[in-house]
Amino acid sequence: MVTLGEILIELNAVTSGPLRHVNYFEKHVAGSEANYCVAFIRLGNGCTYIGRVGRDEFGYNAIEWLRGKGVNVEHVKLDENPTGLFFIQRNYPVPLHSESIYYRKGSAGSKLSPEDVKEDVVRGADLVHSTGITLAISNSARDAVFKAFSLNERRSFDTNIRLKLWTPEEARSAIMKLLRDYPVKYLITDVDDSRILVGETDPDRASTLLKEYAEVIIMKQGPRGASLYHDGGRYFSPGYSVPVEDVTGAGDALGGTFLSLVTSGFSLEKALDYAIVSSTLNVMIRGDQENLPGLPEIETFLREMDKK
Ligand code: KDG
Repeated sequence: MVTLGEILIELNAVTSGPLRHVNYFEKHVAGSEANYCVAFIRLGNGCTYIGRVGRDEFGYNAIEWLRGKGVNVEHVKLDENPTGLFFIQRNYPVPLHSESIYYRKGSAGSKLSPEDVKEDVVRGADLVHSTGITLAISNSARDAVFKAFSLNERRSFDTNIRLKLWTPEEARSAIMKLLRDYPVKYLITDVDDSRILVGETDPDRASTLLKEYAEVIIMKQGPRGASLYHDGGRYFSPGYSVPVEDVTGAGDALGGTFLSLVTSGFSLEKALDYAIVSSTLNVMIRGDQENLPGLPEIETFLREMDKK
C-alpha cells in the first residue's frame, strides 16, 4: 500500500480531565495514514508513506519510529516548517471520549504537494490510500491526493472528517468531488461522516447513497461494531466490551487491518471480524500504533473471547 498524509506527534494526557490541570503528557507517533500504514504492516504486507515532517527532533522521531515499524520512509521528506503536534484530552467533559487539540497550522505535513507524488511509486501499488484529513490540511495536500488517485485505480479512502480542520460544507464538497472523480474500491466511513456527506445517519440507507462511489463500504459504528456493504449484500460484525483508555486511532486500526487482510486474500467478512479485534485492542491503551496486533494476537483474542 502507498499512503499519503500528515504524520503528527501526539501528546496524550496521562490523566483524565481538562488539559489546564494535566501535568504529564506521553509522546506517541500518530496521524491517521501513518496509523493505517502500521496496521497494514502488522498483518504482513508492505506500506510506503508519502509525506513531510519537520527537520526537527519530532520529525526525526517520527521517521525513526515508522522505519522501526517497517514502513518504507524513503518518500518522507524533511521540510523547513515544524512537525505538527496534537494533544489529547481524555474523558472530559464526555466520559470515554477523547478530544484532539491541534498545533499544526503551517506544519511540514501540510506542505505535502503533488511534486512529492512519484508516478512509479503510486502506479506500482496494490492500493493507494488516503483520508479526509489530508484533503483538509492544505490545497497542495489535497492536490497530491487527487494526483495519486488519478494514477492508480486500486484506491481506498477513509472519510475521517475532523471538524476542527474544516466546515461540514467544505468537507462534503471536497470529499464528494474526490469520490465522483475517483470512485474507490474501499470506502471506510461512519455515521457521523455520512450525515455530513449524504445527510443520512442510518448505516444501511447511508451506504445505499454512497454505493455508486465504492465497491466495498465499511460503516463504523463505534463500540457497537461495523457493517460491510458489497454487491447488494450486508454483513455486520459486532464490537467487544473492554476497558477504554483512549479511542483515538481505533478507526484507523480497523481500516488498516481490514485492508491488509483483504489484500492478502481473506474474505471481506473475515477481514472485518479480525479488524474489529484490532480496533478493540487499540482503545485499551494510549497511543495509536502501539497495540496494533498481528495475525497470531488477533487469533488468540478470538479464541480466548470465544470461551467467555
Ligand atoms: O484517527 C486518529 C487521528 O485522528 C490521529 O492520529 C490524529 O491524524 C490525526 C488527525 O488529523 O486528527
